[in-house]
Amino acid sequence: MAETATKTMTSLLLLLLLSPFSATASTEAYPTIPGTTDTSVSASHNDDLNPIRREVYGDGRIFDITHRYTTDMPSWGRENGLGQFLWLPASMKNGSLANNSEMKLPTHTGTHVDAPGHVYDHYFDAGFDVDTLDLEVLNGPGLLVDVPRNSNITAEVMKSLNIPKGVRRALFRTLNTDRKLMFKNQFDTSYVGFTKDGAQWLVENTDIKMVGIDYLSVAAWTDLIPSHLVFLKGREIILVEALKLDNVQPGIYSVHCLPLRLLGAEGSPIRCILIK
Ligand SMILES: *[C@@H]1O[C@H](CO)[C@@H](O)[C@H](O)[C@H]1NC(C)=O
Ligand SMILES: *[C@@H]1O[C@H](CO)[C@@H](O)[C@H](O)[C@H]1NC(C)=O
Ligand SMILES: CC(=O)N[C@H]1CO[C@H](CO)[C@@H](O)[C@@H]1O
Repeated sequence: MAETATKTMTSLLLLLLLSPFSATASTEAYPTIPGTTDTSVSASHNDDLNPIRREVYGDGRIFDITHRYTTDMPSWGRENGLGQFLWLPASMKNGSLANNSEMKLPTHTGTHVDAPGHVYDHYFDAGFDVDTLDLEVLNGPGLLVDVPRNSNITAEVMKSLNIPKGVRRALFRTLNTDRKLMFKNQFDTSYVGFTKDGAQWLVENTDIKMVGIDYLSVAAWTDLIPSHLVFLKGREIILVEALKLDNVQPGIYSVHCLPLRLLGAEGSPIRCILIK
C-alpha cells in the first residue's frame, strides 16, 4: 500500500515537473536579440514543437552574455559573416541511427577567449593554450561598466571610469553594443577597443585580470597587436571578446565563463553568463 502511494506521488511529481506550465516565459522585460525570434512565449503551449531559446534564465537572475553561433554572425576580416560552420555527415533522414553533426570554425569566432599564445609565438610554442587558462580568473565577482560612447578606451577613459582596486573582472560595454555590431554580418573595423595606452593603464593601475568587451577584439583596430601584446605579456590577464552585453544593467555580478579544453589552441569559444 505505502509503496503504491509513494509511486503515485512520484508520478504526480514527475507530471508536475514535466508540465508545460513549469516552463515560465520570463523574458518579457528583456527584449529578444534583434534578428532572432523569442520563442519562449509560444513555447508555453505544448501543441507545437517550439524549442525555447532564451537570453535570460531563472526569473531574470541569470543572463546569457554569449552570442549564439549563426551563419550570419560577423567573422574576423570577412565581408559576409561566418557562413556554414555545421555539417551533418550522418543523418537519420538517410538511414543513420542518429544525427551526428560536425563543426568547423575559427577558434576566435563569436564569444571567445584569447590565450597568451595568440600574439606571442614563444608562448604558443611553450604551450600557453586555452587549456592553461585559470578558471578562477574566469569565474567570480565582476563589474559590468559602461564606457563613454565618444571614444576608444584610452588611458584617459580608463582613468575616468574610476574602477576601484580589488575589482578583478571587468566587462566593458561600449558603442559596439549600441551599434549592434555583433548582429551585423559584415566585419567592421571601426569598432571600439583598447588603445595601447588604455591597455597599459589597466595593467599598471588596476587589479583587473579578466577583461571582457562587446566586439571581436579588445584592441582597437589601429592598435590591434600593440594592445594585445600589453595585455597578454604577463600571462595573468585573460581576454574575453564578443560578449553580448545588451539588455543588462551595469553593476556587480557573479561572472562565469568556461572555455573549451582545446589542447594547442590559442583561442576558444567560451560560454559566459552573469548571475545577479
Ligand atoms: C546522407 O546525408 C549526408 C549529409 O546530408 C550526405 O552527405 C550523404 O550524401 C547522404 N547519403 C545518402 C546515401 O543520401
Ligand atoms: C575607435 O577607433 C577606431 C579605429 O581603431 C575608429 O574607427 C573609431 O571611430 C573609434 N571610435 C570612437 C568612438 O572613437
Ligand atoms: C529525427 C531527427 O531528429 N532528424 C533530424 C536530424 O538532423 C537534421 C538536421 O539538423 C534535422 O533536419 C532532422 O529533423
